[in-house]
Amino acid sequence: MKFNTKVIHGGQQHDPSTGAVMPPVYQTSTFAQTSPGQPINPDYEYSRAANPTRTALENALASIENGTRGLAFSSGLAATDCVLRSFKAGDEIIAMDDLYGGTYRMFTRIYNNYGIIFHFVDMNNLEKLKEVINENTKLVWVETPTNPLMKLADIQEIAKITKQNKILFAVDNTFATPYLQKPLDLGADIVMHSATKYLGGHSDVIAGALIVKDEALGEQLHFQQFATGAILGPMDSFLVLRGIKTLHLRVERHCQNGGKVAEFLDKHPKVKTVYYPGLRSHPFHEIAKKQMSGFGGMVSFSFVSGKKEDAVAFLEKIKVFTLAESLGGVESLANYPVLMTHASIPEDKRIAIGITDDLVRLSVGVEDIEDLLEDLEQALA
Ligand code: P1T
Repeated sequence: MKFNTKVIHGGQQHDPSTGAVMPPVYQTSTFAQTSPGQPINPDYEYSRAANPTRTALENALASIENGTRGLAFSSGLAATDCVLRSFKAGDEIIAMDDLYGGTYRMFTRIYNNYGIIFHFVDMNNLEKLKEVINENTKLVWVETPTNPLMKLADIQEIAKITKQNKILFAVDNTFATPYLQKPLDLGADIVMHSATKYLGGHSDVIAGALIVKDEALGEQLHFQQFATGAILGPMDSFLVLRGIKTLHLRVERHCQNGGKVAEFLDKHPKVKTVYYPGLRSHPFHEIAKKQMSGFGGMVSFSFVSGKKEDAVAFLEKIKVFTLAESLGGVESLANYPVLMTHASIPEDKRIAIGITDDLVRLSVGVEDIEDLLEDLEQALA
């Protein structure tokens, strides 16, 4: 089955009891048993373990990422948290040096306290990555493209290293989506999503996902989820599943609009740097061409003046774009990482990696491109 068919039919069946084309929202916490330990349907006992609406979503997730098992969580961070629960004090994790601020906060302020050691490295320096690996290294974690600087990591090259060293390799595929990039096919072990973003696609749900190829790993992660409880509810599962059905159409338009916005900003006299993997000037454009089939709808940029005031004035003037956290919905959003999504990264660290006071991040939506460009023009004037 091709991807554009998978988003609609992958892992789906009509509701067995009614023939409903979309799975009903099975808003139930529990399922009847005929005798102790004998539920009417052996797959369903209690909705923390499994719920049919969530199962429909999880099967769709596995299908579109070319995995064997999908798991749906109450948020993207809950999905990341589930992976982290695989490790113990003394274990070491190597993470990309540019991450969503909430992921960084979880690593440094929650799991660090449990004795897990984190190293943040530039994943484009593979020699450095190899140097940091030791016998305690258990996981390599990357976002690609990263939030908010659109850095890329070469998934295939990193997978060679993690396989040689028997280390798990997880990729946060939120920005790319499986429409543009399939980390499991490129050698990663775990794909993570903030399904709040492009998978849901309509800014109406908070959700997370993990997808794996290895069945034993899938079983282990499901056990961790079941034992700790951060599952996605039936209504939210329905919303994400509904979103996935138009993922290919939406991402196609996000890519078109994202590319045009990046080109526009690149030529604007007030703009210094545009961070967009589709620009030939982007330092990781070649990696993007190799492992992505399009460049997405996320664009960040900085100002020639370098001034925070210019970024703030722009963000106060936009009209079609909305100033708000999050991304990946049909509507265009603008974000100021320093005070919003990346406020939890200490100032010295964020400046060192390039999250400067004049950085603005745009999630380019699927509106008419002329309205978007006009809005940017007036806000930059
Ligand atoms: O918000 P949540 O669904 O828990 O997902 C966390 C998360 C994980 N990974 C990436 C790459 C993300 O961008 C996020 C959430 N990001 C935002 C809310 C944001 O505006 O960047």
